[in-house]
Amino acid sequence: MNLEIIEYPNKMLKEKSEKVEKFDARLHELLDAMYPIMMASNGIGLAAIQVAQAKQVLLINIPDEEDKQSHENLLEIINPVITKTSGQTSYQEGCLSVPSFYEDIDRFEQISVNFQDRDGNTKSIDANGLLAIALQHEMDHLNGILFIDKLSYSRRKKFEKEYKKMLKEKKNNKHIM
Ligand code: Y12
Ligand code: CO
Repeated sequence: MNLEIIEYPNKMLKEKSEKVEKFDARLHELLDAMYPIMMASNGIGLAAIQVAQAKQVLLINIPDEEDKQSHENLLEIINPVITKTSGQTSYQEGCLSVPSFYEDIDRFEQISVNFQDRDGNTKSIDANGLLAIALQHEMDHLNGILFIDKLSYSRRKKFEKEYKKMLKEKKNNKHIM
């Protein structure tokens, strides 16, 4: 499966993802193809819509105490639903589809999530810390929401200006090389 990360302002990132009904080889192929893309890009979370697949599928791989990511800790989350939230926290988030930008975003501190694994088994997870933030960030992608959509009007305006400048510079650099 040949997948590439799509970047803002690609309109597909605004799409709502479809619930997964078939837990078949095609789904496994998608999950297996997303993992190396996330790792190669230094990501800790990736939603299927970021590789142009509008399915309720996401990966999360939180680094351990030594700041290393291992396949053992990979979470494959399908059709997630938040069942409980508490507290409030803020974290400087980044997104593989919005390269080079990091902003403080308010999130719930703890969440509980029901989901399915790659074989369709129902699971649940109680999360706090970085995992809770990553889950909320990735689940927003399933509803077509990016972390930049949560910025205040003035922060968003500043972001749009800087991002446009960055895209222009990228285009010019490509032209030179
Ligand atoms: C906390 C906050 C946000 C999330 C969502 C998942 N986000 C990521 O995995 C973001 C990864 C990322 C990686 C980048 O690449 C490098 O650092 C080499 C990056 O840098 C550039 O685009 C230049 C930006 C974001 C989970 C938990
Ligand atoms: Co993201």
